[in-house]
Amino acid sequence: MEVFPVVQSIQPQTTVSLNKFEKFKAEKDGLAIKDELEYLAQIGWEAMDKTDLEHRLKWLGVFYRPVTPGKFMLRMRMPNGILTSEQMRVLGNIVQRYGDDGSADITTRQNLQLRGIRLEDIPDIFSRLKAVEMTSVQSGMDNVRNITGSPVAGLDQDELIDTRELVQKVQDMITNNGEGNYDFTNLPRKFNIAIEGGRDNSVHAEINDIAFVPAYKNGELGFNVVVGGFFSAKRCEAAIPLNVWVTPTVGAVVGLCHAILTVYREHGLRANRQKARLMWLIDEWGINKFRSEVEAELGYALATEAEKDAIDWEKRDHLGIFPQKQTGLNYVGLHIPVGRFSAQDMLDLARIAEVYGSGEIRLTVEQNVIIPNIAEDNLETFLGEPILEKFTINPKPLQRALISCTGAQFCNFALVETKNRAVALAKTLDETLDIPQTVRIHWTGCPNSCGQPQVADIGLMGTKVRKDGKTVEGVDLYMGGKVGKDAHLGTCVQKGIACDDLLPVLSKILIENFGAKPK
Ligand code: SRM
Ligand code: SF4
Repeated sequence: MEVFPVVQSIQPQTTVSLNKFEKFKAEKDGLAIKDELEYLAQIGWEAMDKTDLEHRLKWLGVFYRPVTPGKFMLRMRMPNGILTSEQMRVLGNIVQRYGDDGSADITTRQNLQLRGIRLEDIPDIFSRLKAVEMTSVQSGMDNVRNITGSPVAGLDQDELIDTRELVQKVQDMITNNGEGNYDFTNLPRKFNIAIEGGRDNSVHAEINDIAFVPAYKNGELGFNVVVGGFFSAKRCEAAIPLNVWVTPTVGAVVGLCHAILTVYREHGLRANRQKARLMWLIDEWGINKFRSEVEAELGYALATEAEKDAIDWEKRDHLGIFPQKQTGLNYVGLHIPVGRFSAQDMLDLARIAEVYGSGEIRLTVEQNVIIPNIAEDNLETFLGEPILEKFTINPKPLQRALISCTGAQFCNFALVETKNRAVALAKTLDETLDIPQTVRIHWTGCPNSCGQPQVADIGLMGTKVRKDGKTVEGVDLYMGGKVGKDAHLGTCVQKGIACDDLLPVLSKILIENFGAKPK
């Protein structure tokens, strides 16, 4: 595999006027805060420079939360959504010491975010993470986010490509094996990469800046590549074909990611932050010029894409018990309501993964957990574990497919409270309606769309509405998102519904569009 040299702080070649984010990045790279951490932990967050506190710490995955000052969020990296029980125990112990403030969330990128973290503890926390080969580096701001892959990679009987090594190697390249890599810490904006290996598009390929999608070419299995997918408050676009096909090898996949990121770093638009995601550059250049620049960076021509990709299944949610490709072993998908864990939940999951499985734990983009490698004979006792009452394998149809972003409890962008409201509403609807199918409801607290309402059957995006002369929490309603094969984005069908009026509105939609019947 090619070795990419690591350099100190890359500054973009640009003559355009810089927005305030570009200015502070040019003054000091976000990653430089790593070397100041011990000192910052000593002086405390109140004494910190405002830009370091609110922005640069995010280069290390440390997020100042204006909603809960002094209690930070730590966003991990979780390549392919896989962790060991030992790693989960370390994370559980980290949040446990914060009592009621300590919790964690599974994210829509198959990742974990820890809550309640104190800045003074960060140096110690980082040493503990390093001891179990985990990192949170470059997980926020103008960096590449957690790289997603099929949550059943290496387990799935019908898998096409096992993505685990590919995802890990792409992360290692981008982060310099978790130590931080100045090559890619000053991108024009955030960047998402996904590598699908199954037949059901488990990663939402269409909403990533780069996605690798399994495809046969002349009988050989490799990847078609799509680029430019993204959501933002200003614009949402599905990814478009780069018209290239690559072999499923570390060299080809890591090399292409490196080349695309380099082209984006050098040429991505930096004047207006609302127009800085990769798709805006592709718009400006056209896909052919973009591909030529990537090939020039690579130093060789890429093969043209296979005619059709191999995504021919509807998306699976993996909840329940499934035989693995390894004879006699099963993976079990547990439902974690809107992805929220207490410290004790994390420790309990680590224990059951060890006792009944191989210690491995997987996370899904649906904010759920999979415990793999459970032998047939152990299934019954596993299912009798008390934690499976809370994290069931067979939730009701609406709770089953419920997804929610962080919302007002911790996020200062939020226009509404999301997670608690999402759970309460789904429970009430599950109790009052017989619903013959799973209906995927996604909540997102503001137009940034972290909760991906555009991929949902029913998407709810937080907004403010006027009701009875008062401003109250409300949502814009999205419908028509299709996932899995032939995925496409849903659109806004109704604006400004007050949250207090949502129950009858959703009941009606479920009855008219999804075959629900009042109980
Ligand atoms: Fe997001 C910003 C949470 C997935 C689009 N997102 C934020 C911040 C960091 C804002 C902030 O500083 O408070 C939120 C942190 C709140 C908190 O305390 O948790 C936040 N985003 C999340 C998570 C945790 C939602 C969740 O509950 O799962 C997800 C973390 C993923 C991860 O592990 O890294 C998360 N965010 C997404 C996704 C979905 C995806 O990747 O599939 C999107 C849309 C896809 C995309 O990016 O193209 C998304 N987040 C945004 C945006 C809009 C980006 C843009 O180009 O404008 C912002 C705002 C920004 O970057 O300026 C944002
Ligand atoms: Fe925060 Fe908005 Fe993202 Fe929800 S969608 S986590 S409210 S930025």
